[in-house]
Amino acid sequence: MTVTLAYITFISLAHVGTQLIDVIFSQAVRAAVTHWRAQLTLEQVIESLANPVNLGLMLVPAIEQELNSHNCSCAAVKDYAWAQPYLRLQAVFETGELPDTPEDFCPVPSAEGAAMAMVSAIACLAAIGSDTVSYGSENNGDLFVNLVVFPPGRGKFTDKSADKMSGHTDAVTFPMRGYRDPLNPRIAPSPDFVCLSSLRNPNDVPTTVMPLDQLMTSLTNEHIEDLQKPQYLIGSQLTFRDGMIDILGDELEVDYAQLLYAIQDKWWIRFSHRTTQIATGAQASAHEAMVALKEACAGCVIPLPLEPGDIALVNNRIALHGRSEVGKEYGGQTRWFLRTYGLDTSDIDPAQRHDGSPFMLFP
Ligand SMILES: O=C(O)CCC(=O)C(=O)O
Ligand SMILES: [Fe+2]
Repeated sequence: MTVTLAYITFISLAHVGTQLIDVIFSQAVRAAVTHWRAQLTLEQVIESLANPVNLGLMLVPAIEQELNSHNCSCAAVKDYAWAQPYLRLQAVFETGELPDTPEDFCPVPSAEGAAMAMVSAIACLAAIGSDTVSYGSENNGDLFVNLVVFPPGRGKFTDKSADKMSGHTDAVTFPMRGYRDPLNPRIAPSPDFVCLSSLRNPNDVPTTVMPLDQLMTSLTNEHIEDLQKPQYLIGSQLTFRDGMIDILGDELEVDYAQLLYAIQDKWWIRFSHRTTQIATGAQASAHEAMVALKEACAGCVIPLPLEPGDIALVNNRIALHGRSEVGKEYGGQTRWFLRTYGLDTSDIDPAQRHDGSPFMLFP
């Protein structure tokens, strides 16, 4: 009896503890950004987005101070963010004034609510030691893009914008941080974090997260061995294809790629249900391991219906993510998220950046 009670107490305390850090972090970012914003015009706020590095440096001390007043710190939140598949930060910003939902990735309209969503996203990422980055090959390198449903007539883009997304990591053909593409060392690493700011989500369509530690419990040692072997073919995500052809001359595919990495006692993953296949000549066990991985995904989906004003930081190393079907309705008051990426760029080579941009990575 005593043992059981002790166990329950431990579990519930741990739960409250982790929820609390989300709440404290969210409030700290909100307070710091609100205070900073009150001294500026909307035009000045929008201008500050041109250099997210400087903006982050400006906001982090105030966030640190807010966290300190709750016996917390940016370092503690960073450790926490690296141990969690995602952080769901509720009511980080006010959605303020917003126009109708846009009908394309770019541009993000110059409205108060959208500007606050972007500044808050940069603030969250900077506080956990991540730079806010884009890739020149995706949506012209815009730092923030609208995730919205497209009107009919845009082919695959229209279909995908309304559809569900199965589990994937973003920028899946780019190397893991700490690794180089085998054929082109200029290719920058994929992001550490996918950052989603919710502006509208009238039907509570959830983003979904599949934590890697849960996936691992469904895999056998043989599967785990196979997923670490360079025997998979990874194709690019649709949003990168045109840009890659412009910049690299061709779509980037990674042949003989491994999907699972053991990095300093931790597992990292890169995978996309849609774009990963078995490489030529791979053994049947490679296929079986991938099937097992997909089955494991189906068994551990966490739905995350982001409300307007929420920001999710999805860890792109230790989780897969996707979303439920959105539906075909577009424009008006339909679902509208902004997306950007976070990456620890301390080891990035200057050649892995686009010249003259403080945030745009190659390709
Ligand atoms: O719409 C969402 O909730 C997630 C979208 C996503 O994962 C993506 O666009 O890569
Ligand atoms: Fe994604």
